[in-house]
Amino acid sequence: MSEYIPSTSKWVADHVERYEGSGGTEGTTLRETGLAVIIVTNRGRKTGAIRKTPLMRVVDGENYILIASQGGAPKHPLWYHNLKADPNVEIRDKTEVTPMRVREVDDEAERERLWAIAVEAFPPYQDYKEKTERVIPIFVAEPR
Ligand code: F42
Repeated sequence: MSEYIPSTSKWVADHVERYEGSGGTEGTTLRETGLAVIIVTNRGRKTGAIRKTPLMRVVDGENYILIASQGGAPKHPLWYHNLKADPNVEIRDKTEVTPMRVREVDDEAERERLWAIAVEAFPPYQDYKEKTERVIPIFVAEPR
């Protein structure tokens, strides 16, 4: 069984600790925004370690939409590469943990549809898009 290695970003590691440590009853929103957050457990592409990545909760039916925004930074977050290497993840949505499989969305029309849902759920995504040349990846996570 591989070990869990926390994010090198302390606020993120602390968020995961609070969310997971409470069994999904605390830390389920993004600070005072009140906007819902999920935790995506993924496999480290290089270390094989367990990684836990909080993301905004964006749903499309029974699927989740994962936005690799990284605040509009010029480079993809590292978890993007983990998901490309191993699409099998677990998603914790509060107290529920569900095995899911992710796929990156390449179709332009599907991207547009899902992007609109994501911005509706978390408006800052639009600001991030406008501040970078990078095309922000969109994943759909479907129940396995
Ligand atoms: N990030 C988003 O992109 N979108 C969101 O909607 C979002 C919401 C959110 C809500 C709450 C919260 O607390 C954080 C939120 N974040 C969101 C931030 C997100 O959780 C990640 O922290 C952020 O996207 C950066 O992800 P990262 O995977 O780049 O993490 C870095 C900081 C990290 O942990 N780096 C590790 C390190 O040691 O440098 C390595 C991480 C890793 O996965 N390494 C792989 C391995 O093998 O273990 C190798 C990866 C490779 O290929 O190099």
